[in-house]
Amino acid sequence: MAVDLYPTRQGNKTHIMERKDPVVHQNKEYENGPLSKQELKSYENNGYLMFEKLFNDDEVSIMKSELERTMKMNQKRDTDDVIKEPGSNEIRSVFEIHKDSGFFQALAKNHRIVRAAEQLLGSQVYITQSRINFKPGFKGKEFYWHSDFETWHAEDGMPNMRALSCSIILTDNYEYNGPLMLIPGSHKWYVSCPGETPDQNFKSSLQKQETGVPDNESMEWLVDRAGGRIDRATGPAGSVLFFECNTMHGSAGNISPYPRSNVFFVFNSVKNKLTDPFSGKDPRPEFLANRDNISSIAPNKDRLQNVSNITFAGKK
Ligand code: 6CS
Ligand code: FE
Repeated sequence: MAVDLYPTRQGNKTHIMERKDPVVHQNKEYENGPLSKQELKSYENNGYLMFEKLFNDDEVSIMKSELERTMKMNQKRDTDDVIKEPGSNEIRSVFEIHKDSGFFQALAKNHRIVRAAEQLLGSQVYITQSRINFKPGFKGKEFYWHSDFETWHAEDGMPNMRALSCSIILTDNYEYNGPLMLIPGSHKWYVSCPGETPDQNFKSSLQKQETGVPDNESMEWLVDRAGGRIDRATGPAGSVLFFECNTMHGSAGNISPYPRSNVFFVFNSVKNKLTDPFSGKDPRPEFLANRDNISSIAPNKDRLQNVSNITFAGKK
């Protein structure tokens, strides 16, 4: 078993410790990536980086039509990888979209995002999790504050902080339709959380996370250190947010009439493959934490285009 650098869910108290891994993982081979020194510095300091309209309007409209198709295809599928909103039949998330045989598989390899991920992680990368999050107007529910890494470490056995999320925003994100909120600088601190991981925690945590969330004092402490700032990932469709796996983030519900959807790819370094979960529980299913047939991504520059054949990771 790998050494547990970030113990969590082992007692009944929260405690905050310093991060032990670099934020930008330097590697000469990847230093000529697309990100400037200034952008790297900003990611290092804040724990995230937003690019306005990394994808143009034509590309966004292709992405949106694929998203709608994915949504329709999944509406009637009753499987674990399609998550419904708590208390309704509305789709909240669809997982493992990078394994469909078409569009999202290609998008996950797009050089604009993969090259940036490689530069930040200092190695080749692969996808450990992917999803589309839909936050419908009027009834989209919140995601409570959390660090992804806390869950991935405890439940998926991710050893080090050497992963990041890339969120492609497919609808305009405003202050009022439940945009992602992030605490600048929070990635430098690890909030070790109380409580034991329940068996099959993912069956409820993807609707509403209750284990591995920070207590109020820790949140106050992190926001205080950020000078009272809570940032919001607002911007036009086609913008892309990269955020470090340990950045504290969450989002409020969406009672505006405007839906808010995005595509998430989680890139992990090939040097940081999953081990046994540090919670001591069974590993989560493949659709949440990829372990099978891992190979590094070869970035491609292909033009984005609609693809007609679509299956869901071989599942019907
Ligand atoms: O479970 C996961 O992998 C992701 N979902 C939630 C609700 N929290 C942790 C992580 O972002
Ligand atoms: Fe998250």
